[in-house]
Amino acid sequence: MGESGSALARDTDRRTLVAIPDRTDVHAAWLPPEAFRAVGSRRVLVLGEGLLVDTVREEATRACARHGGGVRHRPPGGNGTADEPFDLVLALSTAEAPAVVTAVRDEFRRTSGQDAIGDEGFVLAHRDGVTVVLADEPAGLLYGFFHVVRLGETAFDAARPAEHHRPAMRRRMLNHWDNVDVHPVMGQVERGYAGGSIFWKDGALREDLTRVRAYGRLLAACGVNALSVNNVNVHRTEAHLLTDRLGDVAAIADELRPYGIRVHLSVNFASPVILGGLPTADPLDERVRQWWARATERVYQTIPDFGGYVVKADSEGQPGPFAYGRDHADGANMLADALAPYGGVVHWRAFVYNHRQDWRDRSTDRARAAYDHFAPLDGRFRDNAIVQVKYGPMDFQVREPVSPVIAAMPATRLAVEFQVTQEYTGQQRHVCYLAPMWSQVLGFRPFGADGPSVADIATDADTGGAAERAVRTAADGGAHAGGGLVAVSNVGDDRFWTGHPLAQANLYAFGRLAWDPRLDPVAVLDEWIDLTFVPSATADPERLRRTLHAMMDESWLTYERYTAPLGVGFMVRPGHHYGPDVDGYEYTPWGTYHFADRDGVGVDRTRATGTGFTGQYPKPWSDVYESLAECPDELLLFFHHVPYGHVLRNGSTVIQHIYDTHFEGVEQVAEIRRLWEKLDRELVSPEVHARVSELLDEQLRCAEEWRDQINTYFFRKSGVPDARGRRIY
Ligand code: GCV
Repeated sequence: MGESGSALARDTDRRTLVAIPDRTDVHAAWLPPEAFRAVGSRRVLVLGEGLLVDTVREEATRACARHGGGVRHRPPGGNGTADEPFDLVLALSTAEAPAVVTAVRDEFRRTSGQDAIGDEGFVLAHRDGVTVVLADEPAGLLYGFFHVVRLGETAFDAARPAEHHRPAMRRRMLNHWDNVDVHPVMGQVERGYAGGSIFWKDGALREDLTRVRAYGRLLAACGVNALSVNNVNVHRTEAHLLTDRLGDVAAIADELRPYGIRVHLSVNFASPVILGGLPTADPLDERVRQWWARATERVYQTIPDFGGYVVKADSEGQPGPFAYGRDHADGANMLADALAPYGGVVHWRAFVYNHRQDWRDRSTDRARAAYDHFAPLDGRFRDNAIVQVKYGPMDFQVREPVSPVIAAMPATRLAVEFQVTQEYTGQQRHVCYLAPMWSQVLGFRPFGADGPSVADIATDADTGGAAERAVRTAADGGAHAGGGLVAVSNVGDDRFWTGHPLAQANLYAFGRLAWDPRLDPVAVLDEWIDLTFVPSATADPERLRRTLHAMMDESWLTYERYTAPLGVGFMVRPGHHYGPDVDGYEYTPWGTYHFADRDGVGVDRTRATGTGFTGQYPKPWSDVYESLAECPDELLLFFHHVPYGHVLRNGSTVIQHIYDTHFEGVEQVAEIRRLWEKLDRELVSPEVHARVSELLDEQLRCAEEWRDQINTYFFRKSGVPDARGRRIY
């Protein structure tokens, strides 16, 4: 391969459309040069044309320049490759292709009975010594390319029948909570734990956006294809991104476009007043509707592939339709109508609740709020209005039941929202791999074993598999399209992107699960480890893999063990939400209570004696959660107020479970810290080793603080000693 490879490299077209300078000040995350060795040492042919095909060609060229392979590119109609040998052919269906590609296409048609590969899909095969990626559209070629990178040598080492890959979710989106101006309380990035924004600094768009391009590349490599650029709390300066500062958004879109990522914008519902000088933002007022139509027209003139708007309305102080006696469907539909001529969508968030409640009032239950507001509106939202629902009824806690809204709006396009940024899960100072939790949520079946899963509900009817479509049709009486998956990004201008180097895995896993929600989170972690750390290039691959798995596989459960117990949630320091403060929110207006007293703890959300929240679920869950005997242990205190002596399904009492899990959680953190310390220094870079070590010290300190405050609090409340006599203060 060597010699002809370098001849090919010389032949390569060197146009640099998407070139990203190699920056030594930024960690390569899951795309280090070494991860491209298998592709980069091959003879590669790229067939087709289009912006994203150029990206594939550039990526292959870059890899081959480093690893000794070579690239040929032929647009349609180009010739001169018929007799040359190649190891990897990436071809658009429209291109004239070598015989092996035609054979793969025929095999795909024959075995699948289909003709179309789909907008973002690709077919992968290895036959006659050639690896073939075939796609109908350039985006498919890009995803196929990164899939081959992920497979490494295994993409080349054995015959592989034609496999069809396509994303389950049409939109796989990240929300940035980045502010343009540094907010006096929330800073440059709200709930950001990785430094400043990669887009803005101190009120201005960054001059150097190469990092945004590099970000797009990382996102494309894990499957993300949409991104909103600014905080859902849209303050005054940020409101102007819609009008006179639209150029900022266009510049970001230019950087991300070569990687197939469409840009969306969070808008302020009161924009017609704030920006347009109108006396009202009433969604049914004709002047308001026209204002939005004109503003949206200008957006599309500037950014033709603009994705749409994201809106947080009537929530935590943001303006919304309630001020005009209108509801959320009125508000969302107005924006949907403005976006419809251009194919845009509005993501309208369902995170709506009363954050000024009286803690004395036991009848108001924050968990009920989203359902109470939105379920009655089912069927009223336009097709291009997507209701974006947080996975749980509260707020991204380490453990919550799945939001009942997800099962309550069969005639509405729903997107499920996760939080990759670790607001409540250790703020990227703690190791907490969240994919197992997301995977559980995505696999949850709100209507019972025979009904659709959460992933099915969020899946586009026209992209999901036939079996999923059948289930959806049966369950909801119609095959409406799902709204996809959304997550709040954890990225900032930190050298490692995410503060904690191991928090990169959460971002990677989100993209992969949005592409295929059925993936095993541990297998996804494997992929991430192989790409990021390239163990095969180290002296002891197995040890490196083993250590990282031991640290991360169950880190979500470890975090749960030393924080708020049995689904009760919160108990964090108010405001910044880091570290323990058991009663921090107990007498506040935020609606996040645990009701611990000398006899017991937990929130009675039953129909029989509590807030009635269990009634928002369909059967079987409405009955399972209602029943003290059947309610899963891990959610017990979310649904029930019980005495400390209540015996869990696992045989332990509530109070003893609290003590045991808190001691155990801290021991587990100490153990992962020991494992990391023992890891041979040459297996990971010194910078990564040092950063992770430093953060593990903090994680252990904080976990001990959680353990001691929680255990002491409940010991003092209950007077029940630890059966094993361990130290409680
Ligand atoms: C962007 C939580 C966070 C807020 C966030 C809000 C939301 O309440 O603490 O910072 O605001 O969720 O999702 O809108």
